[in-house]
Amino acid sequence: MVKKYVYGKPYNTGAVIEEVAPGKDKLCFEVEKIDGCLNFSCGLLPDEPVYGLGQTMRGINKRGARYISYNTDDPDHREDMPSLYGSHNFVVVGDRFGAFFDTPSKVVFDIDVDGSAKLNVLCHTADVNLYIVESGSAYGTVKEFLKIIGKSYIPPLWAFGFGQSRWGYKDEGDINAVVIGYKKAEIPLDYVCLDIDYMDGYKDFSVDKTRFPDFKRYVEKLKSAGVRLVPIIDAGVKVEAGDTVYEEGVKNGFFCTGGNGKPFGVAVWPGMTHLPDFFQPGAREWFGRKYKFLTDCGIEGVWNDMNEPAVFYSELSDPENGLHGEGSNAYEDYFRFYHNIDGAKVLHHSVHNLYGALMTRASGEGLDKLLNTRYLLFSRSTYIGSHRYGGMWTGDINSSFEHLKQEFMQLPNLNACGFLYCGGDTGGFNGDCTRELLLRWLAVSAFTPLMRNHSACGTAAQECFAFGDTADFKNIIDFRYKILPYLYSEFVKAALCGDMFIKPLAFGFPGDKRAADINDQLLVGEGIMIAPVMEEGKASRSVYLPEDMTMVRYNGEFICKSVEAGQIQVNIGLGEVVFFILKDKAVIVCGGAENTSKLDLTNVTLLGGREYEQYLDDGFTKNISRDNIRTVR
Ligand code: MIG
Repeated sequence: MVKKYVYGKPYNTGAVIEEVAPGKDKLCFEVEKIDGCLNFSCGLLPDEPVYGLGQTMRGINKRGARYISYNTDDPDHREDMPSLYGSHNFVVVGDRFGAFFDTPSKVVFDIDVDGSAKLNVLCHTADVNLYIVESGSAYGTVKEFLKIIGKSYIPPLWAFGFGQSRWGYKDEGDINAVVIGYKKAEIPLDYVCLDIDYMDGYKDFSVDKTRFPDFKRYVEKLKSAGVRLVPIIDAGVKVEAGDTVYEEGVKNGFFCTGGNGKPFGVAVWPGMTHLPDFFQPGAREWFGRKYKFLTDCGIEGVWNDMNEPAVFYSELSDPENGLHGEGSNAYEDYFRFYHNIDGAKVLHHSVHNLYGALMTRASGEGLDKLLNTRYLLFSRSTYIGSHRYGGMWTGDINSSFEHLKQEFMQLPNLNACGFLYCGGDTGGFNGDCTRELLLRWLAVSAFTPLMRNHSACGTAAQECFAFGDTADFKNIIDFRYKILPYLYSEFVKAALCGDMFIKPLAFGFPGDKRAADINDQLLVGEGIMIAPVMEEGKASRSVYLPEDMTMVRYNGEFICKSVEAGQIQVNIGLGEVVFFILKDKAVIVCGGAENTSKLDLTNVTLLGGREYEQYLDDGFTKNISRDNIRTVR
């Protein structure tokens, strides 16, 4: 059951799309109004876990720390970082209730920070829609919530393939080397991402002609070899007289404005830019249509970056004063420009957390109109609601085992907030990745919907063929393509049913006290438990089995073995994939292929149980329905 409590005159963020009845009974929170802020507080039961908050640091259970919803581009993901790129204001308080604080303003969550067993939520605004969700269990609460925020975005099948990316691939030569490298190693590959270097002077909707003399021809050529190109688009539009995107934006008043009413200048990669005012429906429509430049060249997927929005400095700030934290340019500048919301001039800071989400909406709606097929879209900055238009990646994480674990723990909470299509930079973004780390990371990403190897410019080469012998890399990525029928089917079924794709172990085994505290095992779809090695120098790990399961080891072939409930030690060699099939569940696998266009999803083998409900379509159709589910025996 969901109830809505309205405070003041909240901005409609678009996060909730179902009709929700107003709450009449007494609220589970004490509410206090302090200086234009709203403070909600309630007690937590002893040992009661708190889930949710999507993209935040620390463990799956969020209890014991402070988290701040205020979208931030800061690559230093220390454990005590209160804010990351997205804001997902949904918390699940044990089995009792869930609460979604729907406001684009800053929100501070203190979750039993000081041992007082209190949940305190301070909204930096007096205008909030609060949704209270109750169902009797934490997992049930999440499912109720997923219903009111609407179905997850569903990408095309090829977006479940493996992608290679790097900030620094400049031209056709660099891309060719990647494609050839994978081909030679016989490692499957579905797409290569283009980072900002493909653009002409970092201008959105442009291509550097010296680097890609005939972009359209090149896109088609790669596509016929089974590899798609996925270019990046940044939020800021370069200030340059004569550039049509810039000229149209100025002419139509589609850019955010400064105190003087003129388009506000913020510096990002192209130098001075203007920020599209995605709060205006007209501006969204316009920006969405601009993707035609890319779709006309055969592009079917993009990634959106810098949409917190990231600001290096502005026309009013000191170029020397760093990017991050309070008091930095970005933060100060959020108080210097405005949006036009239904004719009212609204300070960016007060609606900050919605900017990236509205960019995603503009892009998703645009791509949907431009293409006859489903599109790939993932964004860096997000807010609940943008999960209906695109997926997300988790930004600039380090090439470290610590960040691999961090990444892993974010997955279930992102799912609980609607973001089913997600994943992190496989191998890590900042720093040099080792062979061992990349292999361990791949064995995790093999189960995330977005499986993309990405790294920063200046770091050591991170492609799967850059570490000598490629057999181990091939084994894991081959595995991904063989298990794809299951992943794709489970993903689409979860989206259709308003379910999570990746869940904490605790959700699958409520009441199991040991499962409740586990941060390094997850459930993937309805049938799989994963327990990967995420420690350096370890060849085995301890795994907790809440029930009897089938252990599956992939090493060129699938080897199944029954294992009994309890704690077991499992050897997992580098380059191997081990996973567990839950009791009475089945998994389907196929023969694999060099890319998704060559996968035969109709020819599958059952592992574990005897029957599986497979969602099956051509991988492109927009017409996704339960009619496409067939029983495999
Ligand atoms: O200021 O486009 O998170 O994936 O490679 C850095 C360059 C801008 C940040 C993204 C990262 C991307 C990089 N971008």
